[in-house]
Parts: sequence; C-alpha cells; structure tokens
Amino acid sequence: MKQKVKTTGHTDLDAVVVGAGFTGLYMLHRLQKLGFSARIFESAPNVGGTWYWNRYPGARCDIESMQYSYQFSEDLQQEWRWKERYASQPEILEYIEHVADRFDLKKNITFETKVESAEFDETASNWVIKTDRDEWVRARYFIMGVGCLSAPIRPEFDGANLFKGEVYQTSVWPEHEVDFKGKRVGIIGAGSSAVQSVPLMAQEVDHLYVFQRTPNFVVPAQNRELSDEEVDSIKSDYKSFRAEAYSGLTAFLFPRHNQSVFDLSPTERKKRFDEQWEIGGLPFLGAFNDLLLDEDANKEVTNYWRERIGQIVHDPKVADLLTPNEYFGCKRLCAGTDYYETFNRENVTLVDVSKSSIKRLTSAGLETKSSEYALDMIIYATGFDAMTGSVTRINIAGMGGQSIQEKWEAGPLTYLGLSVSGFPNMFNLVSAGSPSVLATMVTGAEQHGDWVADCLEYMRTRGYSRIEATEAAESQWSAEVNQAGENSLRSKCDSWYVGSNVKGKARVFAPYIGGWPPYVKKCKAVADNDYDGFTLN
Ligand code: N01
Repeated sequence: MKQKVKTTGHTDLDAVVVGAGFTGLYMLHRLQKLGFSARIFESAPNVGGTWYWNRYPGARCDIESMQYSYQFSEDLQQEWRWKERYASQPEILEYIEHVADRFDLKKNITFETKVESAEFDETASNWVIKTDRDEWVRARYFIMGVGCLSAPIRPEFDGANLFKGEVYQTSVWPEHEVDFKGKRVGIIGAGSSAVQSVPLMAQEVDHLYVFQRTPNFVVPAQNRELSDEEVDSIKSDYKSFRAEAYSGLTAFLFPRHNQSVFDLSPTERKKRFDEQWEIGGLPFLGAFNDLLLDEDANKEVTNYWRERIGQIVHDPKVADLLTPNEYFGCKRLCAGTDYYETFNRENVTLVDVSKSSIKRLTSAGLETKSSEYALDMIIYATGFDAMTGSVTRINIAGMGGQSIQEKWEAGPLTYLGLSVSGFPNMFNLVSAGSPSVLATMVTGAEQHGDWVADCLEYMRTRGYSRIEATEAAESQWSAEVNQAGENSLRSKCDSWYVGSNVKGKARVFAPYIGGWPPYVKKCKAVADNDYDGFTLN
C-alpha cells in the first residue's frame, strides 16, 4: 500500500507515548531524565489511565498497596503512606497525581487528546501520529502505554436507545456523584467490577438486580487499614522486600505453599483453604502449588467454594447459581467484600441470564427471554476488549502500510511483547506477549520503561535510527507465549485473557504466563546481546 504521510504542520519529537497511566508516566520520566524530547497524549483530562476511568463505587486494587506502587525512587516509596492493605481508586489516583507532580511530568502531557492513528514513514524512519485534535506529530519512536484493560466493551442490546432511565458503565464512570437512593437498578455482569460495586450499591438502592451469566470465584479481600508497625517494617528495608517480590513468579509477594492439594488429608486441606480464605485476596492462589496445573486439584477448590457459598447464602437456589462451574483461577480471581453476603438482602435479586438471556431494553427497563424488569438505572459492568483492544483501536500502519489489525488478526504476534515485526521503532508496553496482567502492572511498567529507555540510549550513542524485531524472533517468542498459555488451566475457559468475550476475536491466551523471572532474564539477555532478535540500522 502506498504511504500517505503528511509532512506539514507537525512537531518533531524523539518519542510519542500514548497514555498517562502507570506505564506511560514512568516511560516519560525515563525519557525526560535521558534528555529525549517526548510527549504523552492522554484522552482523559488527567493522569491515571485505567484508574482515572474506573471510578465506580468500590473500585479498588487487588494487589497490596505496598507492592502496587513504583519502586524506582526510594524517596518516593518512603514518603508515600498507603492507608489500606488494598488501595481504593481515589487513593491510587491521588498517588499517581503525586508522582506526576513530583517528577514534573505534566509539562510534557497533552490531556483530552486521543491518538487516532500512527503511520510509519519508511523513508524518514519515524512515525507520523495523528490525534483527534487534528494535530500531526512526527516522532522517531511510537510508544504505547495504553493498558490491558482500557478498551471498554458494551453489548449492543436491541432497544438500548429506548431506555429512559440513567445508564452508566463501570469502566467509564462519571466524575459526578451518582445517586442510587430509591432507585431500581440493574447491573449487567458478574466480574470484578460488579463484585466490587454490588455490595455498596445494594446499601443505597431501592432494589438491585444483578444480571449474571457466569458465576465467578470471589474470595474475600479481607481489606483493612495498614498499621504503622507493618508499614514501618516494610519501609525499614523496602529494597529487600521489593527484591524478594521481584524474584517471585508474579513479581508480587505472597506466601505460596509448595505442596500439592493431595499432600494433605481432606481435613488438613480444608484447614489450609480456611486459612487462605482468612488471609484473603489473590494469596488464595498460593494455597497449593498445583491448583492451576492439575484438574483434580483444581476441583477441590470448586468443592470448597460450593461449601463456603452454601454457608453464607441463605437461599440454596441462589447459592447454587453463585457457585462457579469453571476451573478455579481460569478467569481472574475476584477479591470482594461482602459479595456473597449481599445476596441475603431483601433488596437484591440475582437474575440468571445464562439460559434466559437478556433479550432487549425497553423504555421502562430490561427484558430477558422469560421476564421483564422495571428499572430506573442500568449499569454495564461488561468488561473490556482486553490486552489488544487498546492497541487495535488505534489505526496503526507499519511497513508497507500493513495495519496492526491485519497483523494481529489471528492473535497478537510480538517479540517479548515489546515489539512487533514490520512495525519498526514502535514499542508496546506491559501488554500482550509479556507477563503484564499476570504480574504487578506497576513493576511491569518499570521493567519495560527501563528496557526501552536503555534501548533508545544504546541506539542514540551508536547512531542507529531504526530498530525492528525480526520475523524469526517474533515467531519463536509468540510460539513460546502460546505454549505457556496452553500448558495452564487458565487458558481452558472463556475469559478476557483469551479474548473470548469479544465477538470474532481470535482465541489466544494473550499474556505471557511463563513467569516473571524467566521473562526478565530473557529481556536482559536480549539487551546484553546487542539486541539479539532485532535489526538495527
Ligand atoms: O469485566 P469481566 P470486569 N449479558 O470481563 C458479563 C480488572 N479489574 O470489568 O462471564 C450478560 O471480568 C460477563 O459474563 P460472562 C480485573 O483484572 C480489576 O468485571 O462473559 N452478561 C461478565 O460477568 C478483571 O478481571 C479490579 O458470561 C454479560 C461481565 O460481564 C478485569 O478488570 C476491579 C454480557 C464482565 O466481566 C475485568 O473485570 C475491576 C451479556 N450480553 C476490574 N456481556 C480489581 O480488583 C458481558 N457480560 C483490581
């Protein structure tokens, strides 16, 4: 395809970074420090990325706050005091704002500006990037920090435009307060966003209908305030704490028992599960070492969950509907607070839409195949075109005008997740093909930010202007990513990890599940080996 690159009315930059979340901000920080000219384009009016948009009631991180934060600056991690074990969305946003101000990043961020397209100019070896403000920017490097869960999706129901009530979506929640009082509210979805918001909405609404198609595993978060003692203890040697986390499988720390489910008797096993339930949150995954590898071991968790839900939820039919019937850990484990308990409230109804699916919306509410629900408000908690959607929603054209949509038609092809053959000087951070969502996103942001910054510095000192992954390196790495996915039970059910929640999307387990340490080692080896697997010129 012929190149259609405009060359007038542009600014010249070393790098354009897309997105002012954790990833984009750290990338900008590194580039600023190295003296590269760089600019972030961010569609929101402020920093935060996914944490800017997901401001629905109860939004909270499922990684502990002392770990879900930057570690590049000892001063920063010493001066910030996290309040709770799991930080709430407002607190995380406050933290990100603090970081942006402290490291003087906002001067190089253009807010409320969306990157619509990026086209590689083969002659000049740079990218022409167009925004929705009709601005052209020419940059040597095009770097995406667009996030894994930032392309919201919403099912298109017949009659959606007829509904007269209020409509919200958890992933693009408004800044103004939403008043639930006295209202009949329907929430569609039963993933993490619904799990976090349902218990809080239930306390306000007249009646809440939860439209559930697939039940999830919800472990109590056991959130609490952090004591001075535990904060001080970590801060007294934050470096070692971080190093220990970094050496673990997911780059965040929680106790993992190196035992099979079947190493313990049924009584001891139940005791272990009970202990993990009390610890709460994602650490439940560390109860045994074969939960995500062995089907029989995995079934033991489902049995435990059934028993637990049966004890909490009074109505056996509701308990049964809430009991997951997929592999534990296959969909991302949800951490909630009083989620199952909420279904004991008289003003909460669980509506099973697995068989009697949502048929249409009407001016007065929602109709399933078997019933009608009069509603004042509908909330979509229906998830994201995860991992690749935030990339493929930008019109990116690489060598020969090939689009990223064409390139990734059968699933994401990357080298180390970072780079795509045929798309020189483009980097895609903390996304498909790297541990990303399976590790701590903030730690991933720093590891990728450092890798790219070092790479750009390497190129600058040697006078290179173009870097591109070879097809061979890309296909080898992509095969490794796919193989690791296939080996895990996590790829065996429908989920956003495999893209099955988006109609027509190729089913591929997108993040790299081979573990954080081997991934970091591989990235380092590539760099140490003069960017092995890349062509530089
Ligand atoms: O999205 P989801 P989410 N009719 O895709 C349902 C992160 N996150 O926003 O499973 C009826 O998990 C769909 O049903 P089904 C976290 O990584 C983190 O909740 O496809 N239902 C599902 O129940 C998380 O995993 C936190 O059958 C329909 C729901 O919508 C990820 O974001 C908090 C439907 C979507 O669930 C995504 O979570 C929040 C239809 N037509 C989010 N279409 C933290 O704790 C879809 N659904 C950090």
